Order: sequence, then structure tokens, then C-alpha cells
Amino acid sequence: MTPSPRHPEPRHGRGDLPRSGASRDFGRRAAAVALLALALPARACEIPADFPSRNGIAGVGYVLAWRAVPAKIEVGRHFAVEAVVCPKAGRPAVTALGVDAEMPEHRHGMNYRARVAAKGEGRYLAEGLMFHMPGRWRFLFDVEAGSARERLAQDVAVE
Ligand SMILES: [Cu+2]
Repeated sequence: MTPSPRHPEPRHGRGDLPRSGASRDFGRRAAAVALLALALPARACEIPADFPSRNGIAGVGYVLAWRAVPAKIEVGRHFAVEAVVCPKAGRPAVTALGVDAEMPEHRHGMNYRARVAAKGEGRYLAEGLMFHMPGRWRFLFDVEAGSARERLAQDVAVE
């Protein structure tokens, strides 16, 4: 996915804005960029209905759904996580997703680092996760969207 163009940021006071034809071009470009930003996420990114509704996280700027593969996470066995992450209206497109997990009570993470591959249209596949003990684990999804970052987290109980 190509990174979306940055929104033009006014860096000058009103008096500094060009008054010639350049300002009309600037206005048209800005309008085109704004339309693109609104239109793209709705078309390109959708949370699928076949993801478990309990595995949904709504952050400030991003919404994420995930499912484990296999669906039941077993202690001491590798598993994968499929995730779909979509920007809310007006937020920049997602450029990368980090997937990790920790046990908050024990202050430790996994013994393995997940490999995350982008599958397009907001989908990611994280492989090589393993929960090496039972208890409460917390998934950490680190959304990157250009220079913007948001961490989404969800706890799961593993027996
Ligand atoms: Cu632990």
C-alpha cells in the first residue's frame, strides 16, 4: 500500500498566503487530498463479519479486530494471529502493525517475537507467537500510520 500524501499544513499566517493562481491550485489539491483520505479507508478497509466480535478493539483513531489461529490458544504451543485494522474517518492509512503480548501481572513478555506480514486492505498475519504459561495475557497491537502511532491492547485469559 502506498502511503497517503500528507495533508498540506499551513505554515504561514493568512497574510503570507499567495494570492495568485497558485492559491487556487493549492485549494484544489487540498480538496482532492481530503476527498482521497475520506474515500480510501471506507473502500479499502473493512472489519470482516467472520472475526469474533469479542476480539474487537476501538482506539482513538483506529479500529482493530483479531482472531487466533488455531482459535483456541494453548499454553506452550505456537499460534498465529490474523488482524484487520482500519482508520477512523479522517485518520491516515495504516502503514505497519506490530503484534506482541505480555503478562501484566508477571511483568514479562513472550519468549518469541512475532513475525508480522502485511496482507493488504488492512489485513496482517502475525506468526510465531507462544504463551508459555497460563494466566492473563495482554495482546499489544502497535498501529503505525506514517508518523502517527497508536497502541491497542486486549487481555485474554489462557488456561
Ligand atoms: Cu507469566
